Amino acid sequence: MSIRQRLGMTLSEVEGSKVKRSILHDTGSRGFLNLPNHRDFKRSKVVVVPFGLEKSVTFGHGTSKGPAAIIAASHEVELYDEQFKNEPYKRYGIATLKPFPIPHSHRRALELLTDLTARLLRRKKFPIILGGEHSLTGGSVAGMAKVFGRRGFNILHFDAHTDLRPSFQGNKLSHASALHLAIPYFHRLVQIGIRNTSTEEQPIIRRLTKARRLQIFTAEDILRANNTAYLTKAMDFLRDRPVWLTFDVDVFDPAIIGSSTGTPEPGGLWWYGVLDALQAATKQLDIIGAEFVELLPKPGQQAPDFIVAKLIYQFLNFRFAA
Ligand SMILES: [Mn+2]
Repeated sequence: MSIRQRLGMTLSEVEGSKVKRSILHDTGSRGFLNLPNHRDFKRSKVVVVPFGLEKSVTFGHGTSKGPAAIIAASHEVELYDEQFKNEPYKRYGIATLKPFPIPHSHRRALELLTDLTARLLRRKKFPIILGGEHSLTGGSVAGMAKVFGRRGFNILHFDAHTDLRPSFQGNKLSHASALHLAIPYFHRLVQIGIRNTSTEEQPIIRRLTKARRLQIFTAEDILRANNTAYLTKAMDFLRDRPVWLTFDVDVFDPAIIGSSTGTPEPGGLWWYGVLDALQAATKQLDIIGAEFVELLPKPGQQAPDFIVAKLIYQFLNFRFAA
């Protein structure tokens, strides 16, 4: 059976009424937030897709275990939201796809994610893709382009790194090329929290900036200015199209994310700064899907896993419950 057929089976299992069991994970394990309706694909607006891609990792290893760690940690997240004074998930519903095999070939793995993302978007679902390494963006945004057309959408990107290298260590599908892979597809790109870029990316950054397709807000600028004024500028830039969110957890300061990411960088963003940005984005933009990548769970260090799980729930509540 081909991967596509197998994926189709996963989706139809989730959607079908005949299959009552083995929809998610193995028997006895549970989906994101451990919700009572985690198998209810039809009535859920949000569909969580575990996609632990790990092909081009260069420094820390283990991001293939990211989705399982996020889902496990999410079971500890309180469903009551302090800001909204209720359990917001009840208003939108979250289903979690059971893990499916990711093709060995990097390119085919990205094609699979393209297909899956496009299918979910066409069904008016809101995909939450759990990485996995950042090169999966090459797959997800191609899925966006299938639905909204090339240059038919914008990208909001949180990251310590610009990730615009044409290739890295000879690999065009590298995690360091995640956003380079997206250039043919997006109309505009905003990068927030940047503090590491390379010489070879500078001509690309200049070209995209000149074409009014790119704006970068560095972590240093954001933190030294100590205000959220940059958000108005960022959101204005992205307002003209539907938006895909790509969130690399290394945007957080290592005091928050520790070594639970492949390439930690000093001088990162803090919890409330990121929440402010996500709240502004969900208020002002038409965000239609998201991915959270580069969590590299470490045994005995639960805080980063929990922080990412809570971040995703907060983001969804901003997006759907506000
Ligand atoms: Mn990064």
